[in-house]
Amino acid sequence: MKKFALIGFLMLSSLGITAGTDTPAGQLVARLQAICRKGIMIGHQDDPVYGRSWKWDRGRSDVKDICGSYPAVMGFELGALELGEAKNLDGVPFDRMREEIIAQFERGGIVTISWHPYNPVTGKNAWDASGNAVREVLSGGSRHDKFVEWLQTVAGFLNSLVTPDGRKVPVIFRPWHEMNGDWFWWGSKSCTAAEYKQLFAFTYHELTEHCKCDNLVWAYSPNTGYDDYLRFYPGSSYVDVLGVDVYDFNHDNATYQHNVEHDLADLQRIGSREGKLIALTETGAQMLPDANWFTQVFWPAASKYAISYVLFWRNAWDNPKELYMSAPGHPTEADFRRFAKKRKTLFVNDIKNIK
Ligand code: BMA
Repeated sequence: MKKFALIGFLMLSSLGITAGTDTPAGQLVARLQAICRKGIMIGHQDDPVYGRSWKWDRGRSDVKDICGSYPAVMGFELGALELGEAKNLDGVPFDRMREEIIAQFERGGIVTISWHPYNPVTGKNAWDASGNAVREVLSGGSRHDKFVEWLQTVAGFLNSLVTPDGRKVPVIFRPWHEMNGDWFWWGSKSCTAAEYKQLFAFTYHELTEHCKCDNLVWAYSPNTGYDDYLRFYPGSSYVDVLGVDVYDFNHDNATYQHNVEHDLADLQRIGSREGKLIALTETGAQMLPDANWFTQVFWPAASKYAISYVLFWRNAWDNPKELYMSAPGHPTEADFRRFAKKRKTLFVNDIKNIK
């Protein structure tokens, strides 16, 4: 017994600052490890707030409407919170988001949060890569004070994720993603790798230490097509989950499968060396042109790897082209139902009793 306890301690202690079960974040890391032994959690962005043919209803979900269970993981997005807006950049009210995050936690599910903040130099959105914005938000930069205020606003929201009986909701926090691409202001054409690492580390210290967000499990997630997965890696003590974002925008199943397998093989290798969980942090085939995509394209590639979860991106209410998850009446509906019945695909009903 003693030997096993020691091994367990060594495994946890290699996981970074979040490890240890004395914080909501540490408890979530331990729970994710336990769930990972059972299968792959299925996730969906903005699942309970809108879907393919509805928006803002309560108690609805494209996933639940097909297979009877909410997804194990729900993703939410904070972009525009930093500006003091009441709704995010996709129109989701933050009060509603908070309610849904707490509800997902109370039903035994997992939450992940992304953040596409506006460009702090130009005032345009996250996809404006101009203005050397990373340098300007770092210490000594012209937007540093404003950026600190932004982080405090974000911390205010993250610290407000508390159940009515006072439990803080832990979330997987995934800022500064797809940094190897050139489309965001924190991307590879807009800052050096050293500046990027400082941005990540500063965000970590400000939220976790200064603002006391003890409920954040940190994810690092480049986009597929990276040269060196660890080029922007801020270091083992800042990251709990190694992720990657892989899309198919061109109806090219072979390339998609190749990318998923190539990247997840890397993640599995690096993750076991670093003692980190791994995940497919964003994915999907745009508009799902193949009726059997979930069982015939996605699963044969992804199921070979011990990923904690996969997050399918949103069925955007404001853009029919942005459909990445099945929905009632969609040609993939029957296939998704088969996919959901697989032993290793986990929905909230499959994980709620794994504490
Ligand atoms: C992107 C797209 C955008 C959206 C953003 C943040 O990938 O879905 O339409 O605004 O994510 O959710």
